[in-house]
Amino acid sequence: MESPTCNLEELKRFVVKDAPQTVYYIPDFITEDEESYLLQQVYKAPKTKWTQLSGRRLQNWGGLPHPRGMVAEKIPDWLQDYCEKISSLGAFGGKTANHVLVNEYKQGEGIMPHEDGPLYHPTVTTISLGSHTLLDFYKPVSCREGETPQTEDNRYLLSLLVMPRSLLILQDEMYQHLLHGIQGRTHDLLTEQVVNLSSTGVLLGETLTRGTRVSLTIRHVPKVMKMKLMLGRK
Ligand SMILES: O=C(O)CCC(=O)C(=O)O
Repeated sequence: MESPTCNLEELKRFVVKDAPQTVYYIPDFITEDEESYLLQQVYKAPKTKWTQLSGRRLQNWGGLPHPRGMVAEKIPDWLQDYCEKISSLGAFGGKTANHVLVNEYKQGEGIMPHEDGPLYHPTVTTISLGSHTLLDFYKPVSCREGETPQTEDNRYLLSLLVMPRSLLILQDEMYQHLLHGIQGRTHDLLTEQVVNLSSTGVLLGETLTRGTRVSLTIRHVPKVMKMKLMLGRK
């Protein structure tokens, strides 16, 4: 499905200038009522919809991305509305998001640094619900030998503070080249390495206490398998 408006021009004022290209951070993208509604829907999903991983649990909506194509499943209306709203900003080059991961992190939980990989259109959009977190960015391990050991610490580059109800859009180098992760911490000290502080209303040197955060990671999977219904055919 195509989306009506196809450029991110209107969002230019939300670009985080102190990060590599390109980060859009949009505070209060949704209202408190929308946040409560979305949390209610997330927790209304059947228990079987949750997958428990180490350090978080998740719900997968839209199908399982696969190199041969995702067998698309209908996204429920409560998520579809946000897929359409974000896609209409032009986040996916005119296409409509067809995949949503719901991650729940309890206080102290996180996700290892990783890349989102080639199965998605190279844009990731995230709505945060319930709590802030710090999203940390790392350079990839380089193949060059003879350098100092490449630890997570010395590959760390910067962090973004994502507040509840915000929308984060990552593209270009931030998506294609860098890894992102969330440290399993209960408190976050806001240092100069948090490069979007000025658009969050939080001050340098403050410490924020994490609560349970639910994130909606909304993406477009370009390769979808066209499954013909073979039932009843000889
Ligand atoms: O919760 C987030 O903001 C990050 C989620 C993420 O990186 C992922 O699901 O791959």
